Amino acid sequence: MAYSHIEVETRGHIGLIRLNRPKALNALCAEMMAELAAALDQFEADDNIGCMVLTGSDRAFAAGADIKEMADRQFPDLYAEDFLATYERVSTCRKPVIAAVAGYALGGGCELAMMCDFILAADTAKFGQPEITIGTIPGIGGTQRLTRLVGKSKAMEMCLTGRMMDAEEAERAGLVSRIVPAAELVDEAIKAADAIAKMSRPIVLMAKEAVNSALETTLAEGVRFERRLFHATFAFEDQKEGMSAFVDKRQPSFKHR
Ligand code: DAK
Repeated sequence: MAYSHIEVETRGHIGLIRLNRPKALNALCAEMMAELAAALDQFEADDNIGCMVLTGSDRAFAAGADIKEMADRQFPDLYAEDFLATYERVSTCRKPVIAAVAGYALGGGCELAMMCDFILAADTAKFGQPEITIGTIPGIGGTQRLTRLVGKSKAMEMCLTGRMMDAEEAERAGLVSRIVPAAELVDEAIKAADAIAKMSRPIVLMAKEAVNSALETTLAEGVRFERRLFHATFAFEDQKEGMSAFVDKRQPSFKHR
């Protein structure tokens, strides 16, 4: 499939998507987000793919929703079409998606990164929710996900002042899993994705679902849900293979069944 605003490639069992609107610092326009959703749909449906990586350019992961595209939009239309609802596609992926962020991840760009399962940051990364400076507020989960990830105080400061966080602060705050040199960002993300893609695919989905439930439920419910999924892993050949391989001191050969 030909795309105008993203580049899509397959590396082994990994689907790599690169946001590619350099003149607008990868601002998220409607067409780009429709393309992103289509690429994710394609990788989700492909049994060969075990993990996705979403990245941007050295200068920007994405500098926000496209301000020029939305500046003159009117409330009745935004409300009627539930504007931005389709931008959430990443958050509904069942397979893992890693955000590899270099440069600016602002507004919708920061929100897009937070929809991914974890964020690897280049040492050049800058995160922020500057919507307040242009007379609006985050609209794709920024106030919710940022607060859950970094706590109320930091999230509130960022959303109320528009202050950006650099990579080191983002790592200290728990927004990113780790920082890597910018030149190695995509390779490191691919390495992590490759490690995930080597695991049993259905068990990976279960692990992801269990971690995500921590943000949606009480501790008691979450632990109960985790235990049920843990029991369910024993219905898979891959659990037998994984444990046999450990006992036999060999590498497991997962069949994703
Ligand atoms: N949208 C459109 N174009 C953008 C853009 C954006 N978000 N960010 C940058 N660009 C464009 C610039 O206009 C410029 O284009 P030309 O003038 O060359 O044509 C080009 O990218 C390069 O940008 P700069 O010349 O500004 O580059 P600098 O290095 O000087 O500055 C910057 C980089 C990232 C600091 C700066 O570009 C910047 O401040 N960008 C805007 C960042 C921002 O405010 N992002 C948040 C966007 S709002 C909703 C609720 C909320 C939202 C939507 C809906 N509802 C409830 C419905 C809002 C969401 C957002 O994400």
